[in-house]
Parts: sequence; C-alpha cells; structure tokens
Amino acid sequence: MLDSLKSELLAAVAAAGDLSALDEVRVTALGKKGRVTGLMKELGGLGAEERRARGGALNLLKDEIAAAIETRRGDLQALAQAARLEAERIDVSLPARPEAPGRIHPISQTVDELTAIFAEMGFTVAEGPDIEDDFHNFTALNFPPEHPAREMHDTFYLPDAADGRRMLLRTHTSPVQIRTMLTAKPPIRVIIPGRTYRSDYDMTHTPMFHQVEGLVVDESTHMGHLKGCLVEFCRAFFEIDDLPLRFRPSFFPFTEPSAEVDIGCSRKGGELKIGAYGDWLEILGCGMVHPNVLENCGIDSTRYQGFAFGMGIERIAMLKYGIPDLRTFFEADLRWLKHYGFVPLDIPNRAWS
Ligand code: 2U9
Repeated sequence: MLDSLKSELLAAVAAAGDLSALDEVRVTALGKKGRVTGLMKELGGLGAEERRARGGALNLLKDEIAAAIETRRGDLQALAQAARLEAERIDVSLPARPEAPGRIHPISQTVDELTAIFAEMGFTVAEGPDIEDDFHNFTALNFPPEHPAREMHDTFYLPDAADGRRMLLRTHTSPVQIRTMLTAKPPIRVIIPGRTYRSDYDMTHTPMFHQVEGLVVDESTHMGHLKGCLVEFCRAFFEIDDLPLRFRPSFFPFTEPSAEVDIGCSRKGGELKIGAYGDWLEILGCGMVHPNVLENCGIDSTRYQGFAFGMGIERIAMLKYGIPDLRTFFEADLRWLKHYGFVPLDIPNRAWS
C-alpha cells in the first residue's frame, strides 16, 4: 500500500510543471493535512511492534518524497532561469542604428585613431589619476622649484593631502610616464592619452583639454627612433604619405635635447591645408628624456635612454577634421556633435597598409 502511494506521489512530483504546482504536491503529501502526515497520525492506534515497523517505513517514505520535491524544485528553478534568460536575451553584437542621434565625440574618435596607429608600432596605453601631487607633476620631471608652470595662476591647486603633499589637477599627462617608469622595467613603450588642466581660457585655450604623450625607454634608444616614430605617426594620422616634418631645437625641463615638430602645410587664400606645400605648422613637442628624469624614477641613465613626445588632441582633431573653434568641443551642443561627431562603431581609420 505504501509502495503504490510512493509511486503516486513521486509521479505527482515529476508531473509538477512549475514551482506553485510543486508546492501543491508538497502540501498534499507532507503538509499538516497531507496524506503521509495522515498515515503518521494513525500510528498511535497500532501495537508497539507494528508501530515501529510502519513508523520507520513512513519516515523513509516522507524523506524520499521530500528529497524528490527538493530535486524537482532545483530543476524547475533552473528551467525558469533558462526561460527568463532566453526571454530577456539581447544581442550585444547588433550594430548600432546609424539613424540614432548619438555620435562619437571627435576627441574620442581621435584618441581611437591615434591609439590604433601607436598600437601597431608596439605601444600600449597607460592611464593615471587626474588629481596628482607636486612630485609626479613637476619635481620628478626636472622642473626647478621656481619654474613658472608651478605658479598659482597656471595650475589648479587643491587642498594639501593629509600627509602634507601639495595636490593639483595634472597640467600634462607626463606624471603617468613617471608612474610607469617607477613601476615598470625597461623596455618601456607607452602612450598616455588623457585629460589635462591649466588655468587658461581664451580663443585657443580651455581650462580642461586633452593630450597624448608617448614614452620609449630602452638601452639603445636614440633620436633617430624618435624621428622615425613621429614621421610614421603624423603621416598615418593625417593620411598623407609624403607629409614633410621639420624638427626645430626647443627647450623643455624634462627632455634634452628637445625639439618642436612642424608639419607641411599651405595657407594660400587664408585656407589651411596639411601637406607638402612649402609652409610649416607646429604640431608637437618631443625630445630625449632628461637623465635627471630617468634617475628620479630609479632608472640607470648610464645604461638606458628614452625619447618622449607630447601633443594636444584637440589641436590635431581640429586640423584633421576642419573644426575651427576649440571652445565648441566642450559646449555639449548637439547640433555641433551631429555635424562633427562620428557614427558609433565606425572603424577608426587605419591609415597603415
Ligand atoms: C617624461 C619625460 C618626458 C613629454 C613631452 C612635449 C615635449 C610637449 C606639449 C605639446 C602641446 C604639451 O599638449 S601640449 O600643450 N608637449 O611639447 N611633451 S616632450 O615629455 C616627457 C614626458 C614624461 C617622464
């Protein structure tokens, strides 16, 4: 009799199609007024011997049914989860709809493009904090204590850190190279695109702007590598194979020797055009990393040499995409973004072949 009850209840458990049906089976079998519970209540009317035998069998039955219910509950939960996942499935690989109003900001597009070019040359991308201390932003970079760039009216200073460090918004991405050199061992090949801050606002300056800087450190790195790297980059970025470059001597505290780089252009008819037209346009700064800077980062300057470069991202974006006014980059004007922005998932140009 118990055997047929057991098969009946196990069949009901197996037939329960969802969690509430399963709970009904549980109540019918094991609830206060359930069938197994009912049989247990009848035990009191039996003799001692019979009660022990039947009680044991009923306990066994109860445990088996309870276990079957738990197993079925697990199965039903897994099925419900799978059904929900299937119902809520989204295909994240679907292409964005080009008719949608969202656009990639020219700064993001330009960062994607230049990253792709430097990545092909073996550079990786490094990042660091916007809030820096005086050591990483100035001292380690060989800025003398009284250098004008440290002045209150050029740099956004923040309250001192608890340990007394002078805090500021980084004025260039160079502190990230310092952090890289302090932690990584040469050979080093990184670019650092990122936000930078200077207290300046006019036609050609905004208090927040973007830079990309690069750093290469190895045992035999020399100025020829610097030149080759920047020539390749500029030609790939502007997509002009014969773009001329001119290196003019300059000065930065963190590089020696230092140079500013001009690219060929034309200003005929008041219109600026990039290319081999005989005129020159300044585009970036560069140099061999100053031995003091290497030593400040624990790198033996008698064994290692490095080159570094830096350029303004807004500036190269304006030149490449003919954007006339720097300040419009940060006005969040949707009509401007629709005009100068890029459609999502457009492949960043890859001018290398
Ligand atoms: C370390 C060592 C050397 C980065 C360099 C320049 C020259 C440069 C300007 C271009 C326009 C800044 O965006 S801008 O205003 N940058 O001319 N930057 S060399 O040199 C470094 C950096 C880090 C450790």
